[in-house]
Amino acid sequence: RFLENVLAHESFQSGEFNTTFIDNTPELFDFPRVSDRSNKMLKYIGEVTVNGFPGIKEETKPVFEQPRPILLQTTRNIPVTAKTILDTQGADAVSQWVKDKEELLLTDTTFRDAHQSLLATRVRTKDILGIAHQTELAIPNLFSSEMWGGATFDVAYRFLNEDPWERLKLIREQMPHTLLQMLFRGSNAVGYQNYPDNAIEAFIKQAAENGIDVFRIFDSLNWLPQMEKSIQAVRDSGKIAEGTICYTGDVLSTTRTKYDINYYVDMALELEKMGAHIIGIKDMAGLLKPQAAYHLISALKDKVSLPIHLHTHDTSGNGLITYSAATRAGVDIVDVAISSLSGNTSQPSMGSLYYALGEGERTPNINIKNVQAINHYWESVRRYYAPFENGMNAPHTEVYQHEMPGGQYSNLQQQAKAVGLEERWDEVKQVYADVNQMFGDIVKVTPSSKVVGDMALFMIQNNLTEELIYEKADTLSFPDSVVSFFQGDLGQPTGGFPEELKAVILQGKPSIEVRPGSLATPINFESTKAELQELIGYEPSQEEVLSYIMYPQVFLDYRKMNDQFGEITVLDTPTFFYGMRLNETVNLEIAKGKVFKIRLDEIGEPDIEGNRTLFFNFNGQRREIIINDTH
Ligand code: 3PY
Ligand code: ZN
Repeated sequence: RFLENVLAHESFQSGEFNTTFIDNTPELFDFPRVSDRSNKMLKYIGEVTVNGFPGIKEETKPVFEQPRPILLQTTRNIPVTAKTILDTQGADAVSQWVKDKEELLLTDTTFRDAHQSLLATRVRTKDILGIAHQTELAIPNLFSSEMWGGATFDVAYRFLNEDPWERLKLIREQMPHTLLQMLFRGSNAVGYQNYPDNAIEAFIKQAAENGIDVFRIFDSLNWLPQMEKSIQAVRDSGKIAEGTICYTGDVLSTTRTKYDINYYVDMALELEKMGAHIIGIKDMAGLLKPQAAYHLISALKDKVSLPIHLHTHDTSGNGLITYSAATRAGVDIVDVAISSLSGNTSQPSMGSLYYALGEGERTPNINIKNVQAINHYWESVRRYYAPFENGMNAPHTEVYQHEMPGGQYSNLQQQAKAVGLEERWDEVKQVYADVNQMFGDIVKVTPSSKVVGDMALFMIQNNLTEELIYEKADTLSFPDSVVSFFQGDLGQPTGGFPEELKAVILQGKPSIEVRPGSLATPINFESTKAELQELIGYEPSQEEVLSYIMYPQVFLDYRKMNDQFGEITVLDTPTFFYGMRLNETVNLEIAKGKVFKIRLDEIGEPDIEGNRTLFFNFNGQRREIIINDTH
């Protein structure tokens, strides 16, 4: 390579080459970055092998079985799918198509909510791509695949060193005939705070262009003004707007009547007026009991002309009975997950629902053998993620009391552990329910659920009861999220804020009652792009600018990691999380037909500064990598 550089150099070619040439021409040593990529990768493997991966306690990489080959029954004929209708006739035609279907339609949440709720959102793109195309071939008649949004956006950057936009692009390529669906937090987009309207609009436009077909739009307080801009932006991009109502409480309760059937029907009618194509019922904690589901869905089907799409979590163990009741009441679409990523805090199982409904006109149009074959893959892959399991392995009926969303349960558990309250988890759940009542019985879903969780931990840490809060208010420093909530930064809860508590928490700080987005300064995309370019040293794409707007520090940290370790998304998941065992060989297909063969030969003893030398065999060559052991 050196010789090639010399021969190609213009001084050499013009005959000026002499003995000082090499000394004066340092660029001869600028070798193309062939070894750079592999060095970075070995550095990453070495780092994880020596120092571990955040959140994983195992010292040595376990031995995992390879996923079994998948045997599918497929035909060459691609059926007319909801995606075909959207692409050829538009979003309104999809609404009509759904309503005309007699069978129950299914959304598969395996690629998003299922692992968000069971495995701390840690499932990597590599493992999704390992089955995405086969999933489309196996179950072509799905209404949609929920595969983006919610927490997957920031977790990809934060913990997986992945670009979520790349995930979207790759899944889109693998599933051209399936509607791709995302969870969108209305004015909070894919974040935990309110963003200016033009950021929301630009994000939706980009997501639509990059492949999202269905946007499930909700607001964490069910406050309609926070959803209007998003619904309009989705309509403008020609995609499907699922105007979504978060379900809380119990519609059949005779004592707690704030959220009764009329409340949900009225909200659905408002969403219909706003231009939604489908009404989503988002039962994020799994509180919708079977009888309540029957009554609620019947009322909605009676009063609203749009299709109804129901989402629940199986935390209580009653998910399938709820779906069965909702199906009898005429629900159009329900959310399920592939069986080995279903149940508990996730969605009910697709295969179980199929058998529970029995044969009839509402039986979902799925090939159950294929569903079971796809499940074989996830049975194996779930094992890689064992350290991220949330520990709930049986029905948990307490959810009806604490009302914590499926995705929050393990998160708050971790937060409690971090502040030394692990032993007092039962108390945390109780105080969470008490805080909800103190706040006036609010909808609890990201980000409002985080406010309730933060307040619960704060009260326990400081030994506070509700009475003590009023007594000691001027000496207390409430969590930022709680103050910001009472200032109106997430919008207005149904029925307003409890005034006395608001005064105590705000201690004279200002608050708003209008939509936060109406006051926010619009983003200047030009100057934001220039600012980001300055920080990362190249011209960012619009996707990168949007990510930087949503999560400035998280995005910059990701860029730094990426510069340090390169494209580690190609690593298989066991190696990504656990590094390598001594004498193990891994074969990495980094591009079609291009394989890195890596063996770990030796891990040296640490020197006085804690540096260990790791000896690898990389495609037949010996490579040394130095890693500082931080243990
Ligand atoms: C999210 O917003 O990420 C959720 O899944 C809420 O349920
Ligand atoms: Zn959910």
